[in-house]
Amino acid sequence: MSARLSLGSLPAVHRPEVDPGKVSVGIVHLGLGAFHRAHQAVFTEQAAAMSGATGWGICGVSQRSAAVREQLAPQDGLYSVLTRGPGDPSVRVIGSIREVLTAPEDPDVVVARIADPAVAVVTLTVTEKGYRAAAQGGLDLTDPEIQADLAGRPPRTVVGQLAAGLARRTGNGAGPLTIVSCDNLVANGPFLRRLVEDYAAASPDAKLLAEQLESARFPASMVDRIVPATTDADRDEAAALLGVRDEAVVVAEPFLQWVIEDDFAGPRPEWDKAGAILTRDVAPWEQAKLRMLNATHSMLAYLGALRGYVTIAEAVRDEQLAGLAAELMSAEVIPTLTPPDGLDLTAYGESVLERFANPALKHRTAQVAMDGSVKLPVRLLGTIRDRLADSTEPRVASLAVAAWMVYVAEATTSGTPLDDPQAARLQAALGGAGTTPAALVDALLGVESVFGADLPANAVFRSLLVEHVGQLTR
Ligand code: CS2
Repeated sequence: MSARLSLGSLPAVHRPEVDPGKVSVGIVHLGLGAFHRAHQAVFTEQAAAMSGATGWGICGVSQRSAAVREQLAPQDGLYSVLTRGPGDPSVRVIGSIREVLTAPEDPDVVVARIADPAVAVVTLTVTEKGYRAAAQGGLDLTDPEIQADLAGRPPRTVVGQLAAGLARRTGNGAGPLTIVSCDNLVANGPFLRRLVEDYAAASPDAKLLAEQLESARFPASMVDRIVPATTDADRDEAAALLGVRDEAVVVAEPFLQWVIEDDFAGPRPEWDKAGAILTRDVAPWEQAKLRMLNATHSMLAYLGALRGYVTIAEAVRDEQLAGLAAELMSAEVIPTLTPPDGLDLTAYGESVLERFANPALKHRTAQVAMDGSVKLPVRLLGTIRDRLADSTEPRVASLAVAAWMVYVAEATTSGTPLDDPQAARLQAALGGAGTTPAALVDALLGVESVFGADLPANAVFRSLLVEHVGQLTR
């Protein structure tokens, strides 16, 4: 077995572009998953290499387990990105993560880091469910973890961490903070600001926090790169390419994109030098990405899984499914969008399907199918609402929702665990329901935290769902 990855053991050709020993922490990142390591951390390293700035190292915070710290700490925070495109895979070692914390073990250190005057930017990838938002918008103040943070324990929730960090910046010489959500949510910046404001209003530090929030900025951002879960085969392949063993390798497609609202409270890394787009209005980018890429991804995941396909690439190689994905984008989504400057939406849709077809990625349908109850509203229900308001039938988008319904019902009847933050609620809804398509649709459509009060009342949408569920279960 080869040596473990560290700066000392790494062959010179694979050294990171910037000497990690010269980089100090200026960014706190909440949610140290594979996506961050293959995306913002890569842009950050590239920006440092291009600009020569050494003050933008990342303190990465895992929100749950110590696994990431156990992988990264013995490797001086270094890890590799294994890029799988059409040709041979390539590998690159990234050194921008300079410190790794595990939030449940070190909640006070996390707060101290957010409050550190050297830190000017906090970024987040905590997934849709990590925000603990209420279905009707704003923070879910009934969430027991939020309540426990508000009661004054060292914070465990993301919003609690941000609020405690902001409060502690008062009077310690720290400048105003910029907090950048990098999750697949509609208007993620304003969305997160509202959550922190709701928390602040309910907190004993309300006055202090209101002052901090006045100067803080929450730019919206759109992030894009397909990053499947790493497998043992990936780790073996990276080891063969690197000549040392990397336990923290992440796998990604060649494509990567980051569009950020240019609204910072203070200094920021020169991410634009690394290819990020800094713009006044992220909304058209974000809508195009969520409604085109993420929506078709979810549709292929559910329809693909129902047909027994293990990976997204297999699903999109099925001509019928590829045709439906293309139709969803061209006939139903594009008419609801305003194209961002310089983006041809038709070409974008084609490129999305090409990226999904990448056979080397092995992105599992089950991985994309996770957390459907919080993904569908963001990815598909906006399109459906817009089409219905326009008196047009969202046929294909409804098929995607129907496929999710059948997927949830099949997991429930077969006793397969459903990977979803609302699994218990969904399965309870299905519990008393009959087995006809109409009964299944009515049971799930009645879950207000997913469909709101408007969609269950829409006869067109309901009948499309019943028709599709009927076909899918026949
Ligand atoms: C995927 C996304 O897992 C999922 O739900 O749709 O993670 C997708 O791969 C990324 O958003 C691509 O940027």
